Amino acid sequence: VPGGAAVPRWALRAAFARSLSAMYGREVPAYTTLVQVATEVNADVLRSRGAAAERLGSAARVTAERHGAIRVGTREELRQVAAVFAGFGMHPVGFYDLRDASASSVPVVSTAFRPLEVEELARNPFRVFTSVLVADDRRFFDADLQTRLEAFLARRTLFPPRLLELAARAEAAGELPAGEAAEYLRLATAAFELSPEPVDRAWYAELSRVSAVAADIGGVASTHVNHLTPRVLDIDELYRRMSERGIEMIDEIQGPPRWDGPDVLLRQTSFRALSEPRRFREADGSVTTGALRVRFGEVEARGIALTAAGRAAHDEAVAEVDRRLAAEPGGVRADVAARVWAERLPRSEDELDRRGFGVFTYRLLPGARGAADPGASVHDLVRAGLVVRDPVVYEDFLPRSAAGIFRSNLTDEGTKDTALAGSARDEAWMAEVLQRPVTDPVAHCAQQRHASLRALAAQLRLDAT
Ligand code: OOG
Ligand code: NI
Repeated sequence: VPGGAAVPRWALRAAFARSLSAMYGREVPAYTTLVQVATEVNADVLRSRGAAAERLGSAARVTAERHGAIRVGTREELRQVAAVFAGFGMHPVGFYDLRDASASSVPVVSTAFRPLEVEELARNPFRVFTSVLVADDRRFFDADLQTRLEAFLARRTLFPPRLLELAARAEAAGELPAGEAAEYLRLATAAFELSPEPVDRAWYAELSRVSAVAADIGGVASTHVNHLTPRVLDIDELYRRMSERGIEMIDEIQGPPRWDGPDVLLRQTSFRALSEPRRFREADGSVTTGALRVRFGEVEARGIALTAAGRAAHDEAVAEVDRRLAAEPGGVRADVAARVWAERLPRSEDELDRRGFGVFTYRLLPGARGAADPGASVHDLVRAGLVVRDPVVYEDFLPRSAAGIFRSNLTDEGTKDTALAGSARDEAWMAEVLQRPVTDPVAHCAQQRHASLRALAAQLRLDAT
């Protein structure tokens, strides 16, 4: 066949994740160490816990699973990156405003591009947390700096026309012929490589005074992968092993604490940003070699998704941890959090489900239909062993952890005039810029749960509530 067999969207996505991973491993060797340690931990957990270790994802999925993080400067760049990801079957989910998540000063808002459907996630769940600079936010940039920043950004091209053309074709057809697939992968990977172009020292320094993230985005003429994150089945063990190897980790694991109840949402940690050699253009036009400390390695453990009620209970627990730590300075967050969790959150999957906090799907066991009492609740049927309850994995991010990861890897806090008002950004803004709907992650999970209940009810003529 001329051009070879067509490559379907999911295979393009899996290849894209592998290609970015190979590129990032060459650029940031410590990432390779992190993947190695994560792989070892996962193998140990799979050996010691057996099938239970695969409850939140098959060994194959978890081994291949990555998320990337990238940062762009303008609405146009954001719209284009969305088109690049759409060709890989990755769609915008969620809106995160990191300008005011827990007192951080990061002048960006974000979404995550990822597959939506269960089958697509199972084939390859690659996702990219994507942030866009808010150059008109007066708390960070005065009018003069905004003008110069926007002019700088307007002069650069992150995504060549041929890449956008191939992405549009992949999105429309749901596949690409082998030759075009290879070209799409090559151009998409290249768009996220670190550029060897010299960085204008004075311009980068000026932006750094406002925010290191602003300099990383608007101080250079291209974008790059900021980190690539493998998934691990025991993040506490990974943290211990990385520290043992002498790799400097950030102070804590972000997100829910380690405790003896069910794992929910997302726990993340990272090693500190590494000093990488970069070329600089000096005021006199000469080019020198220096270093920048921007890119880091992150790792994550995923838990069960929460309903709106579950998320509210989680957020209240986090607020309670903050209050107790404020009242007892010197307290260790992980210990305080484990106590608060034990007091307030469901200790088992069954309780998580019965309180309506966790997201689950349900399926009737073969041959169970005749035995089921049509008046029974789904919880009764689960307890009677007639219906199997499967947890839905949390596929998204946590704004507070995201801001924490950004901030803990910055050398200084930058400057922010909190007396001024920020510019308005929300999910509707994001959808309008992208010219694509932005999926709400909580509603999306709720739909999944309802669909399984409807199917069950149709089988049993139960009331789908
Ligand atoms: C993104 C930080 C957020 C996460 O995992 O929460 C993130 C960035 O550093 O650009 O990736
Ligand atoms: Ni991340």
